[in-house]
Amino acid sequence: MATTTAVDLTSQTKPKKLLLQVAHDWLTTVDHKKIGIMYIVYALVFLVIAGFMAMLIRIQLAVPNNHFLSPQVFNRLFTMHGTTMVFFVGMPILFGFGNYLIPLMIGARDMAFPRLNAFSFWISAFGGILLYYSYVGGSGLYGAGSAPDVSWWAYAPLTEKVFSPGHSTDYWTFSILLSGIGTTGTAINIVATILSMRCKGMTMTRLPLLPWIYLVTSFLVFVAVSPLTAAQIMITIDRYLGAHFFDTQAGGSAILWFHFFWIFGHPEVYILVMPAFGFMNEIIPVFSRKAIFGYPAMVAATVSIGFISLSVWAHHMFIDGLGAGGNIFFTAATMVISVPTGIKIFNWLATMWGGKIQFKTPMLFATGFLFQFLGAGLTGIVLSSAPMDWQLNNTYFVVAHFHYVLVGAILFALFAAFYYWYPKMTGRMLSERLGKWHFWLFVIGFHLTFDLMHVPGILGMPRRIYTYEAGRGWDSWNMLVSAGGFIQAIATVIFVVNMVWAFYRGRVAGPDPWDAWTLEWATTSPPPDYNFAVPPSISSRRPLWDLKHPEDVDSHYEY
Ligand code: HEM
Ligand SMILES: [Cu+2]
Repeated sequence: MATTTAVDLTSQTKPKKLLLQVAHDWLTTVDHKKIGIMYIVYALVFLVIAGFMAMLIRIQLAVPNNHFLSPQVFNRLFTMHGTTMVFFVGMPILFGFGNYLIPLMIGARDMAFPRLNAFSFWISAFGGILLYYSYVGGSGLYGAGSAPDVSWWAYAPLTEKVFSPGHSTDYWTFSILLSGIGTTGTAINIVATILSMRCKGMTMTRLPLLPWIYLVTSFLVFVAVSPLTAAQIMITIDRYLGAHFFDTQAGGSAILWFHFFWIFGHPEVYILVMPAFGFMNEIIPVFSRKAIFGYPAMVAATVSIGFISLSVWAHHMFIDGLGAGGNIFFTAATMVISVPTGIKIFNWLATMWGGKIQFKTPMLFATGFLFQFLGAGLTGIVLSSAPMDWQLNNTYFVVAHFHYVLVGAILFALFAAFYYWYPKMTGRMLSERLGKWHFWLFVIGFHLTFDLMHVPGILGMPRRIYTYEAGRGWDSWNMLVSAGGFIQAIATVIFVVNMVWAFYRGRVAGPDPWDAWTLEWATTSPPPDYNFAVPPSISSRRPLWDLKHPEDVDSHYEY
């Protein structure tokens, strides 16, 4: 008994010091792994917040003539939900994985500019905090403060001072501006890292596909985020310095805002989805026990998606009067993008073909990704033809389509990535049993919500609608859609429980729990501060395969 007390006492005094020290270590770190984890944690917090908002929206829409929320709060909710999901969940979580994985996968000890890395993280995080700070003040928390209510695309002239007095729109503008600066900084860092920090023997043709994809995505970020940043500055000048860029009453052009926004907005979708492709490229081969099929075609498809995605933005503007020439061009360009995307899907399937597929949780989510991404592609083709879009734009059909991409593809790929790399990051395995519960509940909830959501869209239910009359044929669909949303929420709770539980109790992972091939699995889990005691030197695309199978080296599979 006495000894126990003694032990307790020391352990009581120690953690206090430790906690401060741990906090200090994290807050001042320039280590790419810690920054990566901070990005991921910050994105997960926002995922839960924005998911909660989605649930409130779905409660409001579950039955006709509902007054669960006020119209004003409803507008703020879908604005905050969309903005948060895109800028403070999607972007940071992808950059978090990129930050964590890229130096490890290319055999480097850190990013090219560790301090820029820390700066980029903190300025992005500050952007997210600023957005939520808008809740304080205004009409107070009960009226949901003065959070922005201009939707995630903030169309002008709605955002001009006359229509959006007060400061909520300024919070939106500045938070996007700050996160844009952070994102650009990270993109510069990633390009520099991949181009200059690869280990000995890692030529560009031996670069794993995930860093390849981050390279292309980072170039997209430069090209796409700059017009967004410019637009935020212009609208602020309009609002406070009396300019009229977007002010139609004084000779400005609202369409100009649409162009600025969508030259960013469309590539943004690819900025979010390409890293998801990157996760697939790492996970599918390992769980099929085969090298990726068609590496050079994968690289070529990635680069061409990068280029084409920059020339399709105006498919978001078919209803804005582009004229026949514009409609034809943007319809064609949009459909062309399905070629390289189709190549990728084909190559993933060819990788699985004849492989010894192991349906561990990461592979389950990867399979879900494949099906759902295909589904999203099909409804995308429907929308990319201008005459169909004239019917369906701004209905729930579009909401269902883009959630198919954002949730069905990107979020599923992210879950796959979590189950796959969590052991590397924490040294512990996530529970397979909880993982399977998470997967099946999420699949069921996802399809219930977003398959059915196409129907009220086709029946004419507009998006961003606060409530609707009974008897339009929308009622029961909406009820089911909302029920599906709740199933997804339950699945997410299981995921969070799994992560917390595994952190303390999960099976110890060891350096290479999946018997994988890329360099991140060549160090301990979690890796030491400098990643590799001795900088690695490689001679093929799958360095660990070569180590494990000297009789059958990988150059054999490279073409
Ligand atoms: C269970 C998950 C989710 C549910 C149930 C859900 C539900 C909704 C609903 C009901 C709307 C309002 C649609 C409208 O009235 O126009 C909406 C909008 C939106 N959601 Fe989600 N959502 C989910 C996850 C996500 C994720 C993961 C993302 C992105 C990564 C996302 C991005 C958006 C965007 C960009 C909007 C548009 C907001 C706007 O119109 O301003 N959502 N979502
Ligand atoms: Cu688009």
